[in-house]
Amino acid sequence: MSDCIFCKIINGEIPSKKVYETEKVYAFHDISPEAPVHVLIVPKEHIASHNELTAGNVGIMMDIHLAANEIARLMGIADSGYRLINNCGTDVGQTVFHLHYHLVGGKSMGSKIL
Ligand code: D5M
Repeated sequence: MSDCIFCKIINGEIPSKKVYETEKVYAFHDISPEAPVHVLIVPKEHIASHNELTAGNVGIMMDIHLAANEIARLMGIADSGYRLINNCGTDVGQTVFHLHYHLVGGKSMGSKIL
């Protein structure tokens, strides 16, 4: 999608600090990290949000979750723990409308969700 910031990151028009990449997934450091480890995992295919997942494209979730496991290992937080967060929609703060998962960790965060 031509005006999508994450599409531009994926195709190299906007620089990013790449952490991990496969044929279907790209992952990079969040520009405003909220934890010692804060990586964004995005599908290369433009999917606007979790709401746009369908039977036809939901296979990408397997790639995203396997990428998350690999990135957690690469970042050294697979054993200490991490959260995978998806914001879907404006009420929960989605600001970039290209599906992405925040992988956050590297510090103790407790068990509260909100
Ligand atoms: O999360 C969108 C996230 O995207 C937010 O944490 C900032 C991050 N962001 C925005 N622009 C960039 C660039 N250029 N590089 C890296 N990270 C970026 P949301 O869940 O939509 O609020």
